[in-house]
Amino acid sequence: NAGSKSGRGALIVLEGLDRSGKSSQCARLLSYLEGQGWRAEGWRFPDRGTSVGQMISAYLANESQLDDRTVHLLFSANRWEKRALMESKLLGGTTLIVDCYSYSGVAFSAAKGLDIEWCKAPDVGLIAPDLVIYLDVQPEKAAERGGYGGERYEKIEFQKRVADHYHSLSDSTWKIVDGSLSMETVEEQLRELATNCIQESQEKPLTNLAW
Ligand code: Z5A
Ligand code: MG
Repeated sequence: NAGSKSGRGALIVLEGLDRSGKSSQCARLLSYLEGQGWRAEGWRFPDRGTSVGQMISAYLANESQLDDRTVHLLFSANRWEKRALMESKLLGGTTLIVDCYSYSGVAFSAAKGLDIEWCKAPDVGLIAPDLVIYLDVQPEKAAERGGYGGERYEKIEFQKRVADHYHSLSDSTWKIVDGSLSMETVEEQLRELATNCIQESQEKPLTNLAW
């Protein structure tokens, strides 16, 4: 296994529409990296385990109603409450594989009609990812994967608007992967992207999200 393992960990984020395969691929990537001897953890947002996360969870399950801007700020607060731990893990050499981050925050709220610059503002200063892997799947195709329709955002028209906003957020840290390919093909591509990223990030300073 090439490269030293003494630098900082990498912040690797998976993004994509509902049912694009993020959670499946995060789990596969994590066990691969651990098997290669890298120190790594799987994280997800929303983190439903905190008190803010429980408010978000009730909202997503349609058990509570919240104003659009209020819920946007809760999603952001849910990332802020994990920022210090995230920084110490990364500086301590642990790579984090994160299922959804600020890009979901902006794309979903903007798809409701909120101003995109307003949506970006509360996440300025969170830790910037070293790599964002976007699993690109057509909403119609994702919906065929089953389990669709339970939670608040699982509607095809809405998911199409979310996809447009995701694409408008992509920058040089993004790699767009065809998420409609087989689970194994996608997995293979992610292994290579993640390994390269971890090796390249080891000696780089952490930076803050600035959009
Ligand atoms: N949200 C927000 O509004 N603001 C924010 O700041 C944040 C999030 C962070 C949380 O949902 C919702 O909150 C989310 C964004 C919004 N809403 N939506 N939509 P979540 O985290 O609970 O749900 P999710 O992760 O977005 O969706 P998901 O249903 O968990 O999908 P997934 O993780 O991308 O996919 P998966 O569970 O890995 O796979 C889904 C199914 O497809 C499963 O049966 C797999 O076996 C199958 N699958 C996966 N990959 C393939 C391939 N390659 N081929 C065939 N079948 C596949
Ligand atoms: Mg998921």
